[in-house]
Amino acid sequence: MKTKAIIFDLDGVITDSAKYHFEAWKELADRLGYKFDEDDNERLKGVSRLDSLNIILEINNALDAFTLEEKEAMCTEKNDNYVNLIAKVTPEDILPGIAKFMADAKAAGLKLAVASVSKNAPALLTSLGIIDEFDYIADARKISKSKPDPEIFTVCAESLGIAPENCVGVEDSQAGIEAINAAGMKSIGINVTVTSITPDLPLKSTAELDFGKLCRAVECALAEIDVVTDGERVDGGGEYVVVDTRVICESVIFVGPVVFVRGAECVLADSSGVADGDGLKLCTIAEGVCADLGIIRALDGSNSGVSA
Ligand code: B16
Ligand code: MG
Repeated sequence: MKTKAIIFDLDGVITDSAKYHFEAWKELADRLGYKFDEDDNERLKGVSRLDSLNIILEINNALDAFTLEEKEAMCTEKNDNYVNLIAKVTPEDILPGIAKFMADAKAAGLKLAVASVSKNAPALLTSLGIIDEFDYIADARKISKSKPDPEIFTVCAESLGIAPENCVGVEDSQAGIEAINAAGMKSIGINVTVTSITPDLPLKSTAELDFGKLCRAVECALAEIDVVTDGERVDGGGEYVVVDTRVICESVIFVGPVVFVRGAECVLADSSGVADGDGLKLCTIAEGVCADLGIIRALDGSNSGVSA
């Protein structure tokens, strides 16, 4: 199963506008005398404007204190604050690693989409100078359910004409990771504060995005896996090489911390490193993939040696 599309969240992934959303809400909350801090703000990431306001009101036990009209006026005030803050955004504000990651993916023939529930997304992408780089940009006005609902990611996949299992989503929020996974896609998390689901590939920052590693990781993770039963020898007794997989673990989704390799076969073990014990999984991974990952080592002369 190949990755055919990358679907990006915008705020906090392509650019650091998440901090401007926080500042804009903070300005409103301060004026109203309401509590609102960075921890509270985590709950707002990926959430629509009105839903965000309702979370702030709920935190301050004021959910029922305003009419819808008053809430809409507050949302307008927050948005005015936000629009002022993003007015100075330029291409310099694209987060590290994003431009190369996008260029590499495009060069490999992948489609790119944006799944942002922000109604300011088109303006922001224009200021960043990359609006024409995407094959599809979801229209936030037509999305009825905020993340963690998968709607926006599903709409992106459908509009690109690519099956969800061939899509990888990139998000900075817990709600976004839940949305990606609920859509049936693999998720890359950028510095996500995990409160429920862990991203399939958690990264600390966009600077760690590496398109080559990602493709190989997804191919690897999706390779057919058979569970080897308790005590069964995996190959009739050949020598195995234990590879230090710290690097691999950072890039491979669903792979345990120890990998045993023999020729084109890759045996994934649990952290105990017991090659023939409980929970051992055996899968065949294309030789090229193993070589790309730098984990093939010649054991029986059938492969030229490439060692991690
Ligand atoms: P707007 P994303 C989301 O964008 C933000 O994370 C969230 O904080 C914001 O409330 C929402 O967009 C709506 O934005 O008020 O500009 O329409 O993370 O989905 O790119
Ligand atoms: Mg975001």
